[in-house]
Amino acid sequence: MHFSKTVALVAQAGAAFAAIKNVNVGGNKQLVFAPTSITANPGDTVRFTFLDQNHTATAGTPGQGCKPGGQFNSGFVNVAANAGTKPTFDVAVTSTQPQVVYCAQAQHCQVGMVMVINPSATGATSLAAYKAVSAKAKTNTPAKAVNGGVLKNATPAKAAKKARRTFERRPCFEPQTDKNRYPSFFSIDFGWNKPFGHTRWHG
Ligand SMILES: [Cu+2]
Repeated sequence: MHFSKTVALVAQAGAAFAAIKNVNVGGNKQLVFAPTSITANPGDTVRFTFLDQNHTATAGTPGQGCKPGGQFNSGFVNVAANAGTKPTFDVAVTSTQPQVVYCAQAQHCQVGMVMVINPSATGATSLAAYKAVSAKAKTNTPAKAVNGGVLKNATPAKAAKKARRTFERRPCFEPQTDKNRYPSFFSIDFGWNKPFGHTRWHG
């Protein structure tokens, strides 16, 4: 009897300390997470609330900007202008290890849409270092699937048109109908290809 009471009390105490740590994603059309750093303990939940536009909350890789780390990914969350209930993505915290996070939309990561859960003061998992390495990233790589958390009030969205700009060589006789991947201003034919025959850069 004594034993089971003690167990119940310990379980209650554990639950009492578990907290929801809120992180806003976007808002006022800003490309930001707010706050940009939080501390969270095992048992806590980090709740990303998507306020507007189309963003992701994606676990990153320390030392490598804008690249998925695999721990969690909300996927692209597009918030309708009149959305009453904002979409949320809940991530259960299992350790106090630093976790870098970025938005995989367009160039959001490069322009500073990054944050760190349990940041270190210095080194690759500090906010300053992750921000700096992300600013230099050549590509902003989305994670492949939604994972590692619970997404609510969201319908799956896609990357905005400019999010995944792909550069490759293609024969120039290929009709350029792929407007999503090659926006028209990147498909302007300056005639530079002519001396070289049948290949040129698209992009
Ligand atoms: Cu974003």
